[in-house]
Amino acid sequence: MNGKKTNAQPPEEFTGIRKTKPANYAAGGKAIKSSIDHIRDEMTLGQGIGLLKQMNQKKGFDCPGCAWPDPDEKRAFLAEYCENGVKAIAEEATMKRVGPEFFKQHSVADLASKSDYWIGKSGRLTHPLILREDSSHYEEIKWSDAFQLIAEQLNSLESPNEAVFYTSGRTSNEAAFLYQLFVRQFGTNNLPDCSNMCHESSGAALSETLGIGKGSVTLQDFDKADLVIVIGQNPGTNHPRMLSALKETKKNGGKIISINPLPEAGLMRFKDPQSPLELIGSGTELADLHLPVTINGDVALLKATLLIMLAEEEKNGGVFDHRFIQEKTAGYEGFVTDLKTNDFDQCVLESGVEESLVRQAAQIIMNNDKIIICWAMGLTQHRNGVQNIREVVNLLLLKGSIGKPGAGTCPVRGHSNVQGDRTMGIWEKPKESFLQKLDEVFSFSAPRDHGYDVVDAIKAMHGGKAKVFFALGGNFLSASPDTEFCGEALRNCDLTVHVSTKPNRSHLIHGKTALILPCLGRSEKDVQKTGEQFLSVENSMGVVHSTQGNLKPASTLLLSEPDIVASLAKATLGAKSSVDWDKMIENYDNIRDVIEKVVPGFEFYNQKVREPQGFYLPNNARAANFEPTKTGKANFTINPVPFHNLNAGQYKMMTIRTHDQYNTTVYGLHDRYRGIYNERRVVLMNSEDMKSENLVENQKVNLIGRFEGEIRRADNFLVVSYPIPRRCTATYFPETNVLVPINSVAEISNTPTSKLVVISIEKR
Ligand SMILES: Nc1nc2c(c(=O)[nH]1)N[C@H]1C(S)=C(S)[C@@H](COP(=O)(O)OP(=O)(O)OC[C@H]3O[C@@H](n4cnc5c(=O)[nH]c(N)nc54)[C@H](O)[C@@H]3O)O[C@H]1N2
Ligand SMILES: Nc1nc2c(c(=O)[nH]1)N[C@H]1C(S)=C(S)[C@@H](COP(=O)(O)OP(=O)(O)OC[C@H]3O[C@@H](n4cnc5c(=O)[nH]c(N)nc54)[C@H](O)[C@@H]3O)O[C@H]1N2
Ligand code: SF4
Ligand SMILES: [Mo]
Repeated sequence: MNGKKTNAQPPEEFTGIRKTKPANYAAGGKAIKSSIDHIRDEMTLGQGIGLLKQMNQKKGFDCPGCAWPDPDEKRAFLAEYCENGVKAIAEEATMKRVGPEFFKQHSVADLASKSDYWIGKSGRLTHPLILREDSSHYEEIKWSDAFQLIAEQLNSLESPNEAVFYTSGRTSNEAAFLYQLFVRQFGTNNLPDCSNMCHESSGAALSETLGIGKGSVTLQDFDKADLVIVIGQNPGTNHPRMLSALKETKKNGGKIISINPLPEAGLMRFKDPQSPLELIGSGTELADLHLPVTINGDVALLKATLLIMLAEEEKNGGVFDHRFIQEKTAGYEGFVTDLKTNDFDQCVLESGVEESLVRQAAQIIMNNDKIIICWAMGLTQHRNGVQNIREVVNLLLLKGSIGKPGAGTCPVRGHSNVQGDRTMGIWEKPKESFLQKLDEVFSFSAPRDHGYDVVDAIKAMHGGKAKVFFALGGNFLSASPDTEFCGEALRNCDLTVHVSTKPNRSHLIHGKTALILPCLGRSEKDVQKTGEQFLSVENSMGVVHSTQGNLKPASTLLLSEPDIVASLAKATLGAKSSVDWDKMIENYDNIRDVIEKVVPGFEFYNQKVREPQGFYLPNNARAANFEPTKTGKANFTINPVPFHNLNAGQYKMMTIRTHDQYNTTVYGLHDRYRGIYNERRVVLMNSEDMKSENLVENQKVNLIGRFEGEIRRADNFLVVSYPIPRRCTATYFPETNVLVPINSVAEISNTPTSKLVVISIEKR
């Protein structure tokens, strides 16, 4: 890594910045207008309305946006979606098409020189495509030839561990289950997924402390909570319908605390687009208290809060739930002993938050017993991501705020089925009990060695240890850390294959041979031998439900994801496989029948998934049962405060999402709530820091990262002054992924530290 550049990164061009003041409320009329605009860009308004009528309805398709749950009971007709759900579906159901003609016209090099926005907006893929060795253009290939080619490459590897099988979290339960079954019958656990870059830290922390890697709350708990703390999450943009749940909390007298370096509009005030009165009025105030924590100051902040609580407990009592602690937890004494070794003033200082605000937060927490804590990438994507979440759990345990109505953990998941994919066995570190079941049901011996996660897969490809890369969805190159290094890794492969709905940069930075396999999207009709099929997904709160598209597919050549996986399995494994792959695809009930035999909680799957609202999976933490942990109880943990000693001229940088993107898919160029329009190459800075660096608004700069003696650069950004704590900066993902070092990962979870990269800023 020495600042070398290739076309693995999007072009470094500016698009013409415009700015307004950041918004002080979320949603409202502008959200409705923006939704309509995005629909109009992709289809006629009539088509759009027809489409939206089915989204998130009990008999329609699940929103391909985020994993926020639908209400169990009331579902407003035509209104169970948000602005960003509309963008997600407009992006998928677009009327634009990219077929062989498009790829004849544009060489791979030509496409790589375009922006991600341009590439994504080109349209839906219609044909299977191949980029042959030494060719400059993708061209059409027959499905059967494509499967044959992949099978031959896979079967010629010296070991199955030389292949990597990535999954992005939009994949259905049915496709995911077949995929991991195929991969394990092929002989490897190399099943990295987007979760490795996302909530892996949550899974690790929650399994250790509470005995389940998922959150404990349900949507109804938001109605009952006294207090919801939203920490390291931006729901206004990334989980917009969560604002409706927060509104319910407020309506019922609950309080909200926001902990975030940025005063995100979605946490301040919400104008519910479904309530005409709110649209014209001032909406609902959300956060009662906002704590502008410094990047990665969360453990320090939580420790300072816990010290205040401990002092009050020792003085007057009544703060901690001793009965809960006694009956349900382990490690309390050790935790308190360690807590006392922390210096209060130093914790406050490290948190970056004023002491008076910390005291106010502690008071609200002490006064309330039914507490929900919600979090996302602001906690998980740090070197101490796992510890961040363990400290959140400590707070809940002290208050007995778990396993009762209105209280618990709420890791808000990202992709719409990322949680379900893990439940189906997409994991490089599968549990022995899961593998035993697979062995039993399918009469083979699944591999036991752990496989590569995302970071290890990139290193393996880079080092020549892995030679075939297969992706079921996603945009591995752009989503991964260290873009140039990851590009080199993919280029090292003999074969790269992407099952995709739309073109993206991962198709352009490829192995010797590359394939694009176009698949059906969520919204499209899936017809197999026995007729129309439906699929199922699991949302952030462990509800499994069906999803069925109804649109005419973008092309007659598209195959469903389960079909692609089964066809590949047949071609690769042939008679070696104990699975009747054709039978699985004839009727997806057959897939669900075998899932039921392997995965706990799926008894009567086919029957229960046909219930309109789906069914809840078992959740021990929700039932205040912590037996699955090592101690058989909920565990307190000891999590040191991280210290960051920045040198002069160094800044912490977090990489975040704009309001107009879905991960690497750029819907548009605006970040409306933050008041930044038509430009993604920006670096948000505190105005005092700008002064001390002699930088002015819109100044052109380069961002330089130095890590373990290596230099990484991202050139051509505009400085934007923003209410962000001193020494903190923010840029947009994926433009600055090039700065995230491949070796900078969270302890235990191995998640890239995308929310803390140390940079310096160079004037151009
Ligand atoms: N529209 C839309 N919806 C999405 C996505 C999308 O890209 N677009 N992506 C989906 C996916 S896969 C995911 S994982 C989720 C992501 O959802 P989020 O995690 O909400 O997304 P980010 O933009 O990464 O925002 C992280 C938030 O954490 C804050 N933050 C950063 N560092 C820290 C820190 O050290 N401490 C604290 N307390 N806060 C910090 C940032 O200011 C920001 O508000 O959203 C999902 N939903
Ligand atoms: N710097 C930085 N990096 C990050 C993050 C960050 O906050 N900062 N966030 C991380 C997180 S939380 C995540 S989850 C990852 C996301 O990583 P990925 O999941 O790999 O990336 P996406 O951008 O969601 O993938 C988009 C592509 O998926 C394909 N696609 C869309 N719908 C379908 C479908 O139905 N089927 C199939 N087969 N393909 C489909 C389209 O071709 C589209 O181009 O990125 C991570 N990377
Ligand atoms: S909150 Fe998430 S799942 Fe719900 S409509 Fe919006 S994007 Fe879709
Ligand atoms: Mo994610």
